[in-house]
Amino acid sequence: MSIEIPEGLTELLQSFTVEVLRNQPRDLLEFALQYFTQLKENESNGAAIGNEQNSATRSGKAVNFIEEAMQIDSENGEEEEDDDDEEFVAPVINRFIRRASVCAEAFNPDEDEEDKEPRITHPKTDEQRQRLQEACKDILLFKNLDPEQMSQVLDAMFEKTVEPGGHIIDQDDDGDNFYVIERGTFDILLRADGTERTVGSYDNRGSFGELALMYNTPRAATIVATSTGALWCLDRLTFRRIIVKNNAKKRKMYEAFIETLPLLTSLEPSERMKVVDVLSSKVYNAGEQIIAQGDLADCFYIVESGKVRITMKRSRTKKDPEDEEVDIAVCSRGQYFGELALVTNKPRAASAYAVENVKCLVMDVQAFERLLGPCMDIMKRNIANYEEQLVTLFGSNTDIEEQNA
Ligand code: 1OR
Ligand code: 1OR
Repeated sequence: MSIEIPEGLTELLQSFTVEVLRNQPRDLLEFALQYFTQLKENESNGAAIGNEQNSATRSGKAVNFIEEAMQIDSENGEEEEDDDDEEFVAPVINRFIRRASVCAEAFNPDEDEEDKEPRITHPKTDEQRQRLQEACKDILLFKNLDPEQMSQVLDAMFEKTVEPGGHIIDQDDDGDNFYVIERGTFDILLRADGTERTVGSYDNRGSFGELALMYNTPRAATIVATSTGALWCLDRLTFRRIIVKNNAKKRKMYEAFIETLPLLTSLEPSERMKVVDVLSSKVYNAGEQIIAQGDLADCFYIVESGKVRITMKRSRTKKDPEDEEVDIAVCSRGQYFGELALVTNKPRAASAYAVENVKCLVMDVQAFERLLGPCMDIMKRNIANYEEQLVTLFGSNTDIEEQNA
């Protein structure tokens, strides 16, 4: 016997379940009653999307992202309720109710409805736009955007200045914006078992606040300014419409490749997909330097295509100040490099050059620390191997740290 699932049932129940998880009502039956009554009323009022066939999915989306029916006031950057009645608005939803840690990725990238949402634009002077472009040029999450998407992102961003001690993000809050640092230093604080500790920092570059927006989860850490600074903010709605949609494409593109990487075998499949979300692809021309020995490190690399030559400087003689560069390794598709400085917290131990045109997947240090903990055993075994090779190649028992000093 085959049972036919009525059209719209799955979406209806999914939307309802998401709202239950978000609101955690004490009386489930009462909540259900209100939810479906309001849903019916809205539909009769014509508030739901006119097209019957579409209404289940459309209402599902509006239910999931009630806060996204809000618009950013372009003058003051404050959020205000959208009183435009065109969208269906789910009942009994208080956006200040703390959300449970729901990881359901409710975003459907194949649905192009979100493209019909009005665009958010914050007018900028030429000088502001130039500063914004400069601040965004190395932001990994923006690297895979096409020029049209990038220009929409830049249009939507707005400026915020901060004072030392100012909390930009508080752990467990709902996510409002994604932040790009123009200048200033910031601490990353993590609270666990009632104690808060500083686990990292940003120094005049980088970005933060993407996790709550990507995964619909509470803020994972607290970010506090430790100097005066300036940030560029991207609202949740635009972030999801552009960046999350782009991530869905990236997942499709890299899923098969990521599954083949020996380094990531100890990660769960869902963790591997989170790695893909934070990776961005960077192209280097033949001969171009990717890493310079002695530099401070902020990225980790996986070779997607082409070959990367790793070299180390060695003094010709004790008195000769001029170094020669010795080839020490070659990395090809599926291999990684640039982990050593992140693990040891030391400057880069070697340089890396593109042998031919090279494509690398790049991850920032915060994502590396957050996601690749389970892969540390493999990396440490390789690092021990470097040390052995160092002795063979350089004929002394200086370790990598001394070599770098
Ligand atoms: P969010 O939206 O959750 C807090 O808001 C932000 O802090 C988060 O996005 C990240 O952008 C940023 N763990 C969690 N969040 C981190 C971390 C982090 N580093 C930066 N953020 N780490 C794991 C600590 C065990 C890495 C610390 C270096
Ligand atoms: P990094 O962050 O220090 C340079 O930046 C990268 O080159 C380094 O991380 C490694 O990922 C990569 N010794 C040191 N670094 C190496 C080595 C290496 N090979 C690759 N890298 N040795 C080669 C062992 C076959 C030992 C040197 C004699």
